[in-house]
Amino acid sequence: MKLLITGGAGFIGSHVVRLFVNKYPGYEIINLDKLTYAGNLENLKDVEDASNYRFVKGDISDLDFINKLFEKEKFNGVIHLAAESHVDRSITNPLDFVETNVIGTVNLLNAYKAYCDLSTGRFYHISTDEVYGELGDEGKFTESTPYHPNSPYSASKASSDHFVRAYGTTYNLPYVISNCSNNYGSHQFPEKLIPLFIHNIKTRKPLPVYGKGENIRDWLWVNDHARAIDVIYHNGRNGETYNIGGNNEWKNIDLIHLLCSQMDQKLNRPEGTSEQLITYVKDRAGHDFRYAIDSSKLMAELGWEPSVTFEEGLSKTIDWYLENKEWLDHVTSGEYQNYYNEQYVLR
Ligand code: NAD
Ligand code: TDX
Repeated sequence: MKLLITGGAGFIGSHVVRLFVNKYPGYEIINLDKLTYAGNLENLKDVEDASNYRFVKGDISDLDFINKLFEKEKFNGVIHLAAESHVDRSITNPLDFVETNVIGTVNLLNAYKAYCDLSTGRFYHISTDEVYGELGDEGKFTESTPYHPNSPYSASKASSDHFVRAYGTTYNLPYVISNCSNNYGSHQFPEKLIPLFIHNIKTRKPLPVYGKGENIRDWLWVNDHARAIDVIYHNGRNGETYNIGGNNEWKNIDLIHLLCSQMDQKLNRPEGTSEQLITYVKDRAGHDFRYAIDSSKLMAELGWEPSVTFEEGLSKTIDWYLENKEWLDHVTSGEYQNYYNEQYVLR
């Protein structure tokens, strides 16, 4: 099995690459990544010398490059994670999201159709629950919830999901799609809520809570998402969508209180120290109120379930950031400071 994983130097992608490289020594695994601000080869230090693994630097929106790569490599399958992934950045730069998430995905589909042996693998598109829009107080997203994306990010992911499904129907491509809730864990770029707040608490900076902190997200430990991707790639049914969630809804402000309390303990600061950093700031434009995922299809069909409680997962996550000071220092230097200032200083 010659398997292309795109976006393997990012947060979720690096966990998927690590799992596949360690679990499938007989596979040839190629990680294609542009190494944007979010891509980081330090995420893959422990597998970079493995004999079944190779890294290729490249941009999925570069048609010529993608065609040449696919023609040369003749992959059996693709697990496609490369994307612009941060909602706030999509509000300031929507076109970057069209280029990578929409055009990049269509380039991969065309190359897959033209150069791959469709009988040996499949095109697996990794997507998000945000394509379904927002929920009120009740109910959960199922695989048949109509799409209603509200941010430029989720609109670009919804579009790419539609292209994958349309290529399946029109050209008979074997594909599978999964839509997952908010991930947290090690190696996540500190622009997303949990690693941003861990970093700010550590350095005693304000914790910028959007709006009233009442928005609700369903959180899943990234290693559990990677395990789901493994079972869906190998055992999911072609042409199907699988929702993946943690059955773990948290109101932002409640999650932040838990994070503050765990951080106080781990940093040996008096209880209540980190909470003093909480600062309510201007809300995100178009901020979806609530996401909740029904993953019963995946659980019943493929026997997957989350492996840790949120308290355990969060504790392991904090420990990782505190133990990997160099990683955090590297990713929060340079360009990160400009992003941070633009996003938060005058907010
Ligand atoms: P990330 O931003 O951490 O990583 C994205 C990776 O894609 C980076 O390594 C980046 O260098 C690479 N990339 C970006 N543009 C590229 C391009 N044009 N060509 C090649 N590589 C490019 O993102 P993530 O959080 O790991 O998300 C991975 C995937 O999972 C995305 O498709 C995202 O939409 C989806 N997803 C994320 C979450 C979440 O909570 N983070 C939840 C559900 C689904
Ligand atoms: O500084 C902040 N303050 C704040 O209150 C940030 C960065 C976020 N928030 C809020 C906004 C959301 O309600 O926290 C919640 C989580 O925000 P993010 O970490 O930015 O995630 P979200 O917007 O929910 O999207 C994530 O989950 C689905 C990922 O970024 C997407 O890639 C994924 O598809």
